[in-house]
Amino acid sequence: MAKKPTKQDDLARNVTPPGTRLTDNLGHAISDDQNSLTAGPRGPTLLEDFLLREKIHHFDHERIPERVVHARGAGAHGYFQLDTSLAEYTRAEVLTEVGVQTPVFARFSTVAGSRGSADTARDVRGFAVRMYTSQGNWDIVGNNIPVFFIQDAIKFPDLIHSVKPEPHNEIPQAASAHDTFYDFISLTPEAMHMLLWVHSDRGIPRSFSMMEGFGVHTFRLVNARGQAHFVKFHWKPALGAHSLVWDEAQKIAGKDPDFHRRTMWETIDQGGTLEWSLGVQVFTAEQAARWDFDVLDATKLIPEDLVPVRRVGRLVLNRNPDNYFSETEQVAFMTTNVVPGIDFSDDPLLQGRNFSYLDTQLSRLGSPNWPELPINRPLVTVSNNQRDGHMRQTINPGRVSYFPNTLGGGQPAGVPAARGGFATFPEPVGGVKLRARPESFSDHYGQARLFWNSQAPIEKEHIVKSLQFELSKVDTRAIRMRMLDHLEQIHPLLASQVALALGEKARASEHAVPGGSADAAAETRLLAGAIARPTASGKLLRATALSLESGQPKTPKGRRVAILAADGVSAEHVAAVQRALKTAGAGADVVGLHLGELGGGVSATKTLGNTDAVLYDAVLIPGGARSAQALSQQGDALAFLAEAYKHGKPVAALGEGVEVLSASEIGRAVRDTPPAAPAASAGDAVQHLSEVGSARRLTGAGSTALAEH
Ligand code: HDE
Repeated sequence: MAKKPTKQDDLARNVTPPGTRLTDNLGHAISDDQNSLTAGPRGPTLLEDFLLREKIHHFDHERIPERVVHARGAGAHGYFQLDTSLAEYTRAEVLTEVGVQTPVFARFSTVAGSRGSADTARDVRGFAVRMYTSQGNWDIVGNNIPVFFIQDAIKFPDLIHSVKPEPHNEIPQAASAHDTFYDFISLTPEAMHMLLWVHSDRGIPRSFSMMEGFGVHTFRLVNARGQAHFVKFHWKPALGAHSLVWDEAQKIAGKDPDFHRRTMWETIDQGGTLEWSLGVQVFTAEQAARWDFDVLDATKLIPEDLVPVRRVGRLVLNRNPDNYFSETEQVAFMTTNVVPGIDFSDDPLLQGRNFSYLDTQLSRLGSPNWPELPINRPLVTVSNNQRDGHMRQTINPGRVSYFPNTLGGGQPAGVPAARGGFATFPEPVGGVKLRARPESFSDHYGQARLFWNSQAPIEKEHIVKSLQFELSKVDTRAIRMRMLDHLEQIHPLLASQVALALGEKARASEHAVPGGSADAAAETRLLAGAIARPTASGKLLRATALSLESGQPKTPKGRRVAILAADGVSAEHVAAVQRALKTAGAGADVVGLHLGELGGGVSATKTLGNTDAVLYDAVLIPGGARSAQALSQQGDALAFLAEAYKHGKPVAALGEGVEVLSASEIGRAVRDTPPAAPAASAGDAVQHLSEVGSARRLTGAGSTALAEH
């Protein structure tokens, strides 16, 4: 069988390795591009200096407009491999040819921030996957949250104008905590469901590889017999979905604004991969008609309890781009990139997106010939009568650029659906023209309540604190009050908790538990009572898979551990810990008081001055009397530990390392609990890492991870 073309081979056609001979852009050998051509050494620069002009001209035009949304992102190459054929539902080869590896380029992004903003802002994450299939490009341009803020694309410019920095002073960057956003949101009840997701731990993922991905809209699968089913697409991360805590996310934004892209880059650079399963929820129009929400409404999800997610294939990212601009920046995802066997639904948000993604490429990439860019061109041959335009790359021979023709042998001719051509699913439609929202889109609180009810207590606490944070930054009291009214509709307990920080009384404030999260008894009362109206939720009060606390794989894999060390550290401990971490798939940095040799062959790769506890998932202190003593007397080392502890991270010690813990705030915090004891082995200490959950506490109260024994 002929080898399938890979995208890597295709991109290689455009990769130019650096030459040894300096030339201008048209290949003329150049003797000097460091000195302008001047009249005398101190004289004026001559207009004749074509080299100066070429170099500056190119530089002057190096920037293109950033994406109007999702400007900040990072991408990687890989493949998708199908395990289970969906031939019963679709004729798309990518979903029916089991075992075939389809080349992929994926890009992850934040939405609101500009290109230079920080990775860990609280925001939705874009999760865009392009598959270079044997039938052309298929893009799933999704997010890490399964629902959207609005139901109709016509509201998108308003939504984005409200969340972007305010137009008079361009403040705040990459943040929704400001008046214009909540002014709009508080007048847009349909946004409440998504708002809760963004304020949950999903809004601050730990890494790209620890996020779920969702196609969001209902799409259609059409099989070889022309029969259609509805489908929702999911990406389930092999490492499970996990998050940061808010205080940590804010600090990382300063300590390492590239935190997420760096983690992905380094994982792949060191030979690792990022992996997800492709999941599908396939259902019929008849099933959909029975639910109390509309599957065409993108503010609603289909609970997995109603339609389980079937895992059918694997996405693996394993190659970093060669050039950020040419690949990650120039990639042009489009919801309209579908292949025969995959089709759209009438979701009005999706219909609007189908216009926007084509349209936006013209202002970003500047020419209708952007599909010829290496990262955008498909692996199949492009053949049509479209011609010319700015920056045309293809040379089309011959004199025929029209159809029908006889001079070109009647080519290229349409391909009937039966022979693999794309044909839109012939759904019967009708009705009067109008601008109106269907009645079936009208419940805006049912699924928000379902989401709230499905969260674990610690997750509820995080949602409350996040809303407290953002709403307390809204200056206009009337907007804050409108928001409390909406939260009240979702759940009185939520409203009353948020109200506490705003100095307000929500209507149900008698349920408030000062400083705490959901009180269990009040919670049960409220759930059982009339307040918990399960509308638009498939009649469910709680749904599985909405909480990150249950059912997510927990593993040390993909985590990063700081090994705190100073001169004289036990080389044996460090080696054992590094071995154990490597076996577990976790990364480690030896963080010293200085870089380089610490004795016994141990080398520090980071220092207390150039890194920070927020950049690690756990801290381990090996033995070695001299090292332990030096660290115990170092304010920075003790602060490092206190910070990790505050963020609820596992902290473990071996041998004399425990003295450092005792000297730190952790020692004081746990003085009355069982005394600190060193971990029995490096393996034990590493085992502790799997305790890293997604919903860590801010206060340290949940972190009992002093030392394993
Ligand atoms: Fe987008 N969105 N969007 N969006 N979106 C863009 O296209 C738009 C929506 C998403 O890594 C833009 O090429 C409209 C939902 C991702 O390059 C633009 C509406 C979802 C990315 C655009 C939506 C997304 C974009 C800007 C409402 C999740 C980044 C640059 C109808 C299902 C892709 C570009 C990448 C980017 C429009 C809503 C995901 C302007 C009009 C819902 C992941 O075309």
